[in-house]
Amino acid sequence: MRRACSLVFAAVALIQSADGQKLVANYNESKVPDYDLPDPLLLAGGGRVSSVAEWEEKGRPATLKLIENEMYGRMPVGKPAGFKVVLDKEEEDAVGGRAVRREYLISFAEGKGPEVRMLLYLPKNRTGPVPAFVGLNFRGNQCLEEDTRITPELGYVVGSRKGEDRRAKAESMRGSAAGRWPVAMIVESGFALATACCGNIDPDYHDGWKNGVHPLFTEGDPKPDEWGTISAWAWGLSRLLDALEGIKEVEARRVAVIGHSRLGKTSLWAGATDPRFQVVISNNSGCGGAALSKRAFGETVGRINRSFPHWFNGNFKKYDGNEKALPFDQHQLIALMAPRAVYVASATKDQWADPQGEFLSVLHAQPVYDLYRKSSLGVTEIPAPGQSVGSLTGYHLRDGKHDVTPEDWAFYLAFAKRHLGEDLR
Ligand code: GTR
Repeated sequence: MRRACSLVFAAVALIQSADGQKLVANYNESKVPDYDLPDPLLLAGGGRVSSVAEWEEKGRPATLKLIENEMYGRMPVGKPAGFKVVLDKEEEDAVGGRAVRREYLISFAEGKGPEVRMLLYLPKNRTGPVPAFVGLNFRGNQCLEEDTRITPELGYVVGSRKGEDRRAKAESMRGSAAGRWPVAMIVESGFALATACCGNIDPDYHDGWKNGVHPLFTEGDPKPDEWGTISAWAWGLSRLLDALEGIKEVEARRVAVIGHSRLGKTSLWAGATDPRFQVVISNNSGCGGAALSKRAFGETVGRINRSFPHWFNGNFKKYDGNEKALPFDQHQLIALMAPRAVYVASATKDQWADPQGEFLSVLHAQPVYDLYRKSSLGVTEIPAPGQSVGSLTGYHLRDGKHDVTPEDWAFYLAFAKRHLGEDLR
């Protein structure tokens, strides 16, 4: 733990909340409260899971239900009756001739919005169906590349301001997320990439869950156990996978779901709720994602619920300033991926997301992976920056700030090749 301690800022920062109250964020390892992590194999009615069958029949469903009920909220099940996918655009010469690029329009209810614009890249150099990465983006598909042929996102995006000229803003952001989405590197590694703007599924602000896909499936206000925005986004990722299942150039049984930050929380929840995702990747997801809540290090449950009351469900507010009362922690979310592959990454300067807590979640998911006798992390301490550890579960700490970079992607591509790319190695 010594190395981890040297990585944290030995400081306690005072942060002003929206209502003017001073909130203290702890960045000091020695001030992490004492906490007991629930045993992921303990059964609520007593007894402990001791076999894969018992985990799959009792342990896993109970854990999933608990986390759904107390945190992310219940989402509608499966592909809706009105689900429709229409090919809108195709270019044969994208990414300097390396990829075919398509745009599809996905809708969920006949004649009713919202509509999701999925951008898909297929490697030009392919002989059969290819494995794929799927992940949501913050500010529109046109942020991935400077290519003016990509349809600009004119609807709500993360960071939209009232009254702004959306078209001018969207155009000014062309290619701004190219570092986060190194498309050439992805297609050259043999993978397809599918993405869509998260705001197409649910805008990222609190309106009592009245917009986005919520009103299509929930009448009136959602109940305290029903879906917040992260659940809506995760549901949307499953719908992108439904769309990929209908695209013959993609092999939908070999798909990795990926996300950064709030969308990393989302990729984890999508992986937990939809076992079709064979690889699940969380980049700097922090509180409400991979980080253990009970450590209350950096961003806490109280802080996140105050700043983003729409991300989680009503029940999760019970734990504001009271992480001790949480009947689970995020290692149990990671354990829900077993025996599929899951990878978590942190950044040294992203203490708000608690790198140590993110590492510990993966470590403490191990008992469930052990049931499957699958080798796993192989270390018990956070690795040095720039080093990737693990096999079926994986982790790295990148030197630098809160972001996704080509360095992160190099690790993700190697991990995905190991688990999905039988023909790509
Ligand atoms: C921050 C939030 C984090 C993280 C991040 C992001 O403001 O506190 O939990 O999700 O936003 O998504 O960029």
